[in-house]
Amino acid sequence: MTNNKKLLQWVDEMAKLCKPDKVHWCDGSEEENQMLIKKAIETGSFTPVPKRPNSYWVPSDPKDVARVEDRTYICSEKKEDAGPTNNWMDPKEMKKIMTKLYDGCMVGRTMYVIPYSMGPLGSKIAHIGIELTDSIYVVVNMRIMTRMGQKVLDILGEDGFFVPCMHSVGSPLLEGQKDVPWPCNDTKYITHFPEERMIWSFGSGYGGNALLGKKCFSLRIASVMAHDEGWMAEHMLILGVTPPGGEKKYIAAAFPSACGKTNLAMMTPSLPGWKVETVGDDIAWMKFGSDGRLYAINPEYGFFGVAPGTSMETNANAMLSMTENSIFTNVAFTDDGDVWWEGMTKEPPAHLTDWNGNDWTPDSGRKSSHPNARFTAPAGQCPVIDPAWEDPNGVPISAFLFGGRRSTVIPLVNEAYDWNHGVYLGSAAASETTAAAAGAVGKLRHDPFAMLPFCGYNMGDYFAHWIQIGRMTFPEKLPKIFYVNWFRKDENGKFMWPGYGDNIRVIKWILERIDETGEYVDTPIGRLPTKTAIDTSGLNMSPDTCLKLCYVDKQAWFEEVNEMREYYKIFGDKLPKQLNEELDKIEERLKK
Ligand code: TSX
Ligand code: MN
Repeated sequence: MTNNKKLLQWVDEMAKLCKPDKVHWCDGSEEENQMLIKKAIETGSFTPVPKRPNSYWVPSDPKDVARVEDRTYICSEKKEDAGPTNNWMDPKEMKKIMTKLYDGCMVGRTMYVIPYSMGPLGSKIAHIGIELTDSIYVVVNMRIMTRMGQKVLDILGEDGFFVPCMHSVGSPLLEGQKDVPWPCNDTKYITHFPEERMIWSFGSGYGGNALLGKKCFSLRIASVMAHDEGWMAEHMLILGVTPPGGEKKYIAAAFPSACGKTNLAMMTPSLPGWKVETVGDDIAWMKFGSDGRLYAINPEYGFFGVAPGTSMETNANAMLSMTENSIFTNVAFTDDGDVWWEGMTKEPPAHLTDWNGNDWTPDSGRKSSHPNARFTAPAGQCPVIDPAWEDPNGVPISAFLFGGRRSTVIPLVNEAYDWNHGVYLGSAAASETTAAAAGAVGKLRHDPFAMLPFCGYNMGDYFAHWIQIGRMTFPEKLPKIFYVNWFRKDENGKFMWPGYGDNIRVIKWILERIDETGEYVDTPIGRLPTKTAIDTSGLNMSPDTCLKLCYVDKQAWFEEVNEMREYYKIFGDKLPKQLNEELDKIEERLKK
């Protein structure tokens, strides 16, 4: 129920175009949720997971398993505003193409109207979106990932602002035609209209392509809003750290994929007495408070995490978050009515139904789960969810971490000398490719601020926005910036740092640096811990390894600087001059 004229008009217009049999306004109630789940079980889309109350196993179409970056477009009025790292199409042209695709695309189906809030209801940092979709999978997932339903319409009111998010799997059901478990279309478009703050998605039912509140709104459209309005929408986890008997501080961190962001967000610290609590595992929206500090909210309400590799050893709190009320997409199903994926237990079950519905045994020579298989779980079920995770004012951020997966050159931790140096570090985020992604393994891939696939405008303007944020408050109010690398290897190809819960030892030094107590040494590339500054008690790590973890190889760093100069060229004159100046400064310090 709403009397928002703009919303009513838009829903009407889209229904006329897509021609669904019915329009259903989602109220977000438990009864509605169960009604939808029942329907999804009847079509064979959902299968209950008996070992986990109110949880469902959902295998997708094997051709619809991941975000489709080559089909993702930023349709700004000017091509220059999409920048060199995004696909662009003229908005009028794109609307023409998509209007044709949308015409009659929901025949034989129901169009669901999903009112949702990204962020705590009514928070000054939160925003409202309305997603129209013909997918029950999308509705049920959106109910976990966002605050959804009538309560959002109540806040929206008669003339509140919302981001229109149009979605269809593009698979109309003709008279008498039987539905398939995972309808989708070979033609896929994930499109964004930044000036209009609007999203149109077609052809895919999968995660980031279809749950439009996440990557499409909270990162691509929100990054444009944040740029225009002076705030930040970042691909960052948020965690709270409390030292034994000490004061709690919040950290936000951005890493490219396959670096273990969700694991860090929910980490079990190995140092006695230390506590880590989770605010979010993927996205941070931040605004300046009246005290001049940056305050962050997690705009999401759940976790949509990669399942393979997640276990009680690597991330117990994620495992405990998904014991009930969860959705499992493209994982395997066990004979005793549970889910399973590679890395969940040391010993695989003797027999499984794989993500394609086929029989699987350990010697069948293929994976039982898709490498990008996902769990959707309510954030409130995380055992270490932060008490302030729903605080409408957000939590004050004391440090930003950037990182990547680098086997050489990059030290365990490096503190920026100042804000602009930190912005340089963010822009230099890069990761070596792993077997999880397509393409060659071990190749360096730049992913500045972990935002490469998610920035809704010109990445050069985005760098400038970061520089600008640094001028919006007193320097001492700004978060300190660090670059971390858990993945440096020794000459035998072995990881030198134990990672996981032991990362608290690095975070301990970071908190000490915030208090200006941690011991450091100034190097050409930044401020590094002295050889005894990282607490390695109980690790039996040799002092030699400690030194190697933070070793600055000057020759390799000259090459690193050249690599960055080359990379920066793609941004042309949009690159803020401050970033090349940071490269000059590093080079000068290396020459001394
Ligand atoms: O998530 C990871 N983190 C962050 C944890 C809080 N992973 C997994 C990456 C893929 C998602 C890691 N992998 C981390 C890490 O800190 N470090 C490593 C590398 C590593 C792997 C295995 C060991 C050590 C390091 N094992 C032993 O040393 C026995
Ligand atoms: Mn992400």
